[in-house]
Amino acid sequence: MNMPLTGKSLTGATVDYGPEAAAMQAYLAQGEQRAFSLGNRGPIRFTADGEVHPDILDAYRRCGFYVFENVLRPEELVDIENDLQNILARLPTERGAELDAQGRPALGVGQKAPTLFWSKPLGDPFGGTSLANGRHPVKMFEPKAADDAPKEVVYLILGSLQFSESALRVYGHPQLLAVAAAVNGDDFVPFNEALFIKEPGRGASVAWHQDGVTHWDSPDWDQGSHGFNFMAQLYGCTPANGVWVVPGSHRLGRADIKAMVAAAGAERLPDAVPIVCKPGDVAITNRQTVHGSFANTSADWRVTVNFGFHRRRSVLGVMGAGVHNAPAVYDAERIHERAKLIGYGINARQQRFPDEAAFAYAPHLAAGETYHWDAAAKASIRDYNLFDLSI
Ligand SMILES: O=C(O)CCC(=O)C(=O)O
Repeated sequence: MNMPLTGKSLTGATVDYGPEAAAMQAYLAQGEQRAFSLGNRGPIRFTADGEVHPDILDAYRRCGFYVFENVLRPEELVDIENDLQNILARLPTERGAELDAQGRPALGVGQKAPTLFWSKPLGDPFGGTSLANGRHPVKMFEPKAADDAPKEVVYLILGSLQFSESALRVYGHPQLLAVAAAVNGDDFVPFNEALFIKEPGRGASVAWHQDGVTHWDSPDWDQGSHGFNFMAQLYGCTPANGVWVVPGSHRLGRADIKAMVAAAGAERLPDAVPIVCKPGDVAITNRQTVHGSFANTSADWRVTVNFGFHRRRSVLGVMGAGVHNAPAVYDAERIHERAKLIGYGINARQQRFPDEAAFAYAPHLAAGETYHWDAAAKASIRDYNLFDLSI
């Protein structure tokens, strides 16, 4: 891969949206204007009592997403980029290959849990299929990639904390975990973690969808039932390569995405807005929003360190959705096992950034549990995403 240090393609090579190019350019520009008029961005702010500022929570609840500006430290971005370079270098040379380009055993080979997701360049592997419970009902337009593009690219890596200590340290970020507690309660629990890689001129679409599966028809369903994802940006994200969200759609129940696209006459949903970030910004996105991303025909890389959290009561005793791993009823033991990653993340961060006040995760505090990130802990989290809490 053609990996720069800036998030820009080294060759400057881009492709365009073919017959859709002009309409797409206008849509990107208009969407960006709408995004900046929403009033849902700024640094993470706290009240004098140390609570996440209620204005932030109000705006998040109104829009379904919020952009926290300037969250990650510059040295943290360098760490993430170094991990990313290592991960990209260690990918199999093609789907099914056992070795990377240097002849080493490749990343993902032999994992029991789902790990690498491949797509043809600029493709939409999920849209219009029955994959993931059929939650991506409409296929996105697939622009034509350059003739020299590889047959397939990896655009998504699950269980990403086992491959990147810098991502694990982002997972333990005290201010982000404070937001998780403010939104989902002090006893919040993990969902899953991923790395989304949208390479310039190659990165795949993620077709419009809502993430939740299990709770839509629950009598106590509300806007928080299916949790949220943090989306931390290494290089920032633009209307062309970022995730788009239909603001407020997380409050309206299950959306008829097919009908929305049919009414729009194209995949360019008229009310959607892009999440626009600078490097080090972190978005929070309600999983119930209608959201998706377009094929990345731009010159810019987008790399998202993605990690989600749920309310404990949304997960405990619930039959999982089977989207990210085998379906199972999530009991307290499984939640406890999966939440070890929070303990490791907090400790790994504390070791790297001892000047920060570490987050105290209430369930670990209550149980008197402490976690230490070391070589044994690292070995123990292989395939940890078999225990993802997928609802
Ligand atoms: O990053 C993307 O392009 C898609 C992210 C997404 O759909 C998700 O996290 O649910």
